Amino acid sequence: MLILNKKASDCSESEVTEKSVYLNRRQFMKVTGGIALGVGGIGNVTAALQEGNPLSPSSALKPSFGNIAETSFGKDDKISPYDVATSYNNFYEFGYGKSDPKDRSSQFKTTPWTITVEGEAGKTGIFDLDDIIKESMLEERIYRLRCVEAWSMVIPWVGISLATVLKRFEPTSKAKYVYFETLYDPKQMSGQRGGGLDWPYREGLRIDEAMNPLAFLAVGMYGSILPNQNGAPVRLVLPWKYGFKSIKSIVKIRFVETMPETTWSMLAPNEYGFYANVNPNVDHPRWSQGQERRLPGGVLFPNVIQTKIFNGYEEEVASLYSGMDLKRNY
Ligand SMILES: Nc1nc2c(c(=O)[nH]1)N[C@H]1C(S)=C(S)[C@@H](COP(=O)(O)O)O[C@H]1N2
Ligand SMILES: [Mo]
Repeated sequence: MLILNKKASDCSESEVTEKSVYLNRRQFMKVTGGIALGVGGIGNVTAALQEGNPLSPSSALKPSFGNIAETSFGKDDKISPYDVATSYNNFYEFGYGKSDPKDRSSQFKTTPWTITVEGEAGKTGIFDLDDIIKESMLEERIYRLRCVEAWSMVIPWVGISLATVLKRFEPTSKAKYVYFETLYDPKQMSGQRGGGLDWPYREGLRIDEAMNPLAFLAVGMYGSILPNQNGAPVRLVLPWKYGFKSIKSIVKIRFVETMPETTWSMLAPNEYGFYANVNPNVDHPRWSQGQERRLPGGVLFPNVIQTKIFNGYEEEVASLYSGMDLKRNY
């Protein structure tokens, strides 16, 4: 994966958002009937409300976002600042630089959005995202995100368990794996007009991994709809795996019998495996996976922490891999 030199200005300690600030903001959203807010957005929204202006479509929140079910995930983790999670991104469809996705995705059109479901399942076809994910089902999960590049964040996602969604398509007994694809639209996604990756971005899971209760399909974060740079309008979140498995802006789900090809393992199979479980004991050929920089952290305070097996979700997922050699199946 491309490792770019990190500027000291990328993240600074002063950007840290305390959990209480975020939770207060969530409270505020409930009071105002569920209006989308980014950190620092309160002033703008308040002004808009006072003037009686309609909010722009991009910030209009679906009403039920004010009633997200809370879960116990991530209670002990300090949530990363909204500004860091939305400006330090990997989304190569919009460029390889960490700030490119934010800078280049503002015009990306995410409504209407359909997902094509194919393969070994009883119910296949083209479905509206709104029909797949009902607003009343949304819950919040605070998950650690560990990138294979050895940095990490803690993000409060809003969405629904992947298993709940997949089961509705009634996968058959031949569905041993599930494959996902990102939108291919070079007109909108400037990164796809160049080389680098073999577009569209592809990912996959073994069906039991996909059905594990930790696997999550997110449509929001920090209480609001997903910003485009974070994979709007719908993306995977697989917190025990390296971040590249958490494919963004999904347009296709295919149930298949054999292990599907996936973008990064096609590009560099000796560096990125199909499983890509977070594992401090299996180094990347070019760098250690024993530690990670928990963002934000600058030059003076790199905020390096030890990486945990399965990113600390061993209890939830280790049984999926019992008897497997994790050094070979990296
Ligand atoms: N379609 C697509 N999905 C993607 C990527 C990408 O380049 N394209 N990057 C992956 C990587 S490497 C990481 S670390 C996460 C980053 O998610 P975030 O930007 O929301 O933190 O998205 C993953 N999903
Ligand atoms: Mo990543």
